Amino acid sequence: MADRPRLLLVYPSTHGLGWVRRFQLPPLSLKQVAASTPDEWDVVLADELHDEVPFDGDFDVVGITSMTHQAVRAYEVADRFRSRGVPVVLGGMHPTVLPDEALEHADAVVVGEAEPVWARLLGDLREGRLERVYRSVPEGHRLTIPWSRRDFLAGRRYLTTQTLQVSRGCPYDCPFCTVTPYFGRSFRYRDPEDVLAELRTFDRKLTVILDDNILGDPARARPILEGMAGLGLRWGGQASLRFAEDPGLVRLLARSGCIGIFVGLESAVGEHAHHPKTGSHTSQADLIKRVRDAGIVVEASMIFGFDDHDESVFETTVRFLESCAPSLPTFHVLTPYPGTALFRQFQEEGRLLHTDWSRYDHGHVVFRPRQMTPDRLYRGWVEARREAYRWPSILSRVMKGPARLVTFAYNALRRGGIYGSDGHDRSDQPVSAGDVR
Ligand code: B12
Ligand code: SF4
Repeated sequence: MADRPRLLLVYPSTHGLGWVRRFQLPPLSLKQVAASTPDEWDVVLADELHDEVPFDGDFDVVGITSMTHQAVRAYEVADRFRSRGVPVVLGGMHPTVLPDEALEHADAVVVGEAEPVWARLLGDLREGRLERVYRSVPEGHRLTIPWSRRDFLAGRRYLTTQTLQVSRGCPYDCPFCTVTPYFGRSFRYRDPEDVLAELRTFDRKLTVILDDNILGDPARARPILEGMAGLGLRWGGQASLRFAEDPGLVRLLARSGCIGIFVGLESAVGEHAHHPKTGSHTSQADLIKRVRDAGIVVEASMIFGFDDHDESVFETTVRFLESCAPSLPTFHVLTPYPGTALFRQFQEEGRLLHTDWSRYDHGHVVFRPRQMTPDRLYRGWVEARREAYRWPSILSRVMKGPARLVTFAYNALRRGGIYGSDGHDRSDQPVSAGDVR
């Protein structure tokens, strides 16, 4: 190895995004891996949404992140480097839940969070005793991580590079979600002083907090929000809508500089419409109105395809969203990610259509729904998105919400993606049982 060893970090993607890439966020996973890398290493990023992967470059090790839908491309990239003898380490959601599969394409796999094990792995690599699996297990109620690195993102244009996490973990354990099995069953928060010190280094206003639920434990979130109130930041994040049961918390959120919040409403009908995370005392429409009235844009996400969804769910959902009027609705096809209870259920029931991971992305139907055909689910998803992004629907919700110009622009951008897509049938037809793991 050279005096200064070189690490390449890859964010895999099979398609470029054109100019829309300027509205993307940099991968926080790799910002954290870079931050956990000892100083003697040079770190180079290849974010395939922006860059070509430097396959002929001179690197001592290549680290590749992978969500499930990225796994096929991650393995292609890994195989190419390994064919030249460059060691590859895979990490992230997918290699964590399927480490044996990932090890077919990697010299080592990090199972779980990088921070506790990454420096040791690199040390082992330099000393020629790399192990196959490095495992970190989430523990306790405190999160201690280094400030994510931004310097190695230079030269690319993102919406903002000011992204961070304040907490990890989630106790709700929704059957379709990877977060609880991955990050643990409790909210682990960083020390408020550490978060505020990191935020004070930001020289621009726009900041995105990538927690799954920054308000999951309000008592621990409050001191952070109080401190943010004096920093003049404008930030967006994600939370469970139930926080709006507490009007004081909504006011504090607005005072802290929050301009937009993403909430998972999941379903307008049935079992998943009444999840404790979305609130219990007040209607969802009233909770959303409360947040809107505080000047915060609400993006609400819905899922189609639960077992208690029949063909009427599409129409019902569109009408439900008209009454709640979140500024930006998003729609997902239910996707059984490996590692979740849903995946195990569908596997046991023989309902997975295949395991082509590149289509596990919320935009394909990869399982047999209980009350409709895969094709009907796919068509319903396409129609609901189109219906919700007709100009009259956009204008109606934009007029009810705050930040009208910006939300109009985001709605128009989203509409472009929806109406610009081909609308071809991407429901996956049943394949032979042998193809289903
Ligand atoms: C923010 C976010 C987004 C953002 C930003 C993405 C970005 N550019 O970073 C946006 C909105 C764009 C997004 C989009 C999508 N997302 Co998203 N997203 C998240 C969220 C909430 C946080 C991600 C994050 O930054 N985490 C913080 C980092 C630090 O954690 P991490 O990525 O796990 O990385 C750590 C470890 O995994 C490990 N690690 C990761 N990579 C590597 C690599 C190496 C070499 C090593 C050693 C270690 C390592 O170390 C890291 C530090 O501890 C997660 C949920 C979650 N809690 O992670 C969902 C999540 C990752 N998203 C998910 C999905 C499905 C999607 C979409 C496909 C949804 C869709 N159809 O639109 C798209 C795909 C976008 C794409 N580019 O391809 C799923 C993934 C499920 C799965 N099993 O694959 C998650 C888990 C949500 C969920 N509840 O199920 N997402
Ligand atoms: S509340 Fe959100 S992050 Fe938590 S398990 Fe459910 S979907 Fe996942």
